[in-house]
Amino acid sequence: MKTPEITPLSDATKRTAAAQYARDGFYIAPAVIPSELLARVRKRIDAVYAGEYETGIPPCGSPKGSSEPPQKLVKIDNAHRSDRTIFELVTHPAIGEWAAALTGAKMVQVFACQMLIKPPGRQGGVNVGWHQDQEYWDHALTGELFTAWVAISDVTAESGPMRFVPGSQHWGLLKAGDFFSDKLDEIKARFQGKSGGGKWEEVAAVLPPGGVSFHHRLTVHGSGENHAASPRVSFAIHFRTEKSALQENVKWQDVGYLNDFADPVGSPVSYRA
Ligand SMILES: O=C(O)CCC(=O)C(=O)O
Repeated sequence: MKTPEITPLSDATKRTAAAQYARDGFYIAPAVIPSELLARVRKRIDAVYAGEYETGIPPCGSPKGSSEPPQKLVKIDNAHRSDRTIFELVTHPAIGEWAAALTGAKMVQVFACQMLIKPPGRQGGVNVGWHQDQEYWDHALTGELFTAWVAISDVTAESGPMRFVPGSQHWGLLKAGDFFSDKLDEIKARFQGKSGGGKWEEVAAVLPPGGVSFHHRLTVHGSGENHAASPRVSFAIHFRTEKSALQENVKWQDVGYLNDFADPVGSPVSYRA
């Protein structure tokens, strides 16, 4: 696979973006993924959802393939190992370039990814409860970790976009969240109770297809129902930098969503200075 050419970001853009990311704990970047790649990825998402794994490597947890439209949030982990087009998206150098610009990292490496399909509907099971990602990584990983969330469909205000609480990355790890819960108000009250008076505001990450948002491992985020006519489709790509490591006495083999950091397919490096 030939590495796509990208236009480097200017120093001024990098400085402004990094300051905003440090202040808010998230950053909404312009659309960087070409529509031609998005169109190919869209087809491969359907294939992986249907249980077709091009490389022969199943995603984590090997979800059973389905030909029925999803009724609840679909979350398929590490599909970049299963499909070469999805790998191409997850390792796109424009995402790595933005990730390095925001964090100042010398090296940015994928350690996991989630393919997310949020069907339209008001029934339960389509929200993502407020949480901090570190709640789910703390047993395994320490140091600088963050997420790039890539819109494959048009993510409008109606389609249940991700919402961030600006500045919440400064609250510390509160262990108040629940990705898998629909009870957004209950979880919000839990965070507010533990945040020591932290201000609760919400910013929706409305993104065009190919748009990317980035968020810090401690930034509180979640998302509500999809009231649009079609599914909200995205990838959450989880990154580590040279300032992160496995927790002491943890082996990657013991953690379901981790790959060997030396494995270029499971843990591809998206940026190196
Ligand atoms: O897709 C969503 O609404 C939430 C995704 C998420 O929690 C994440 O990217 O860390």
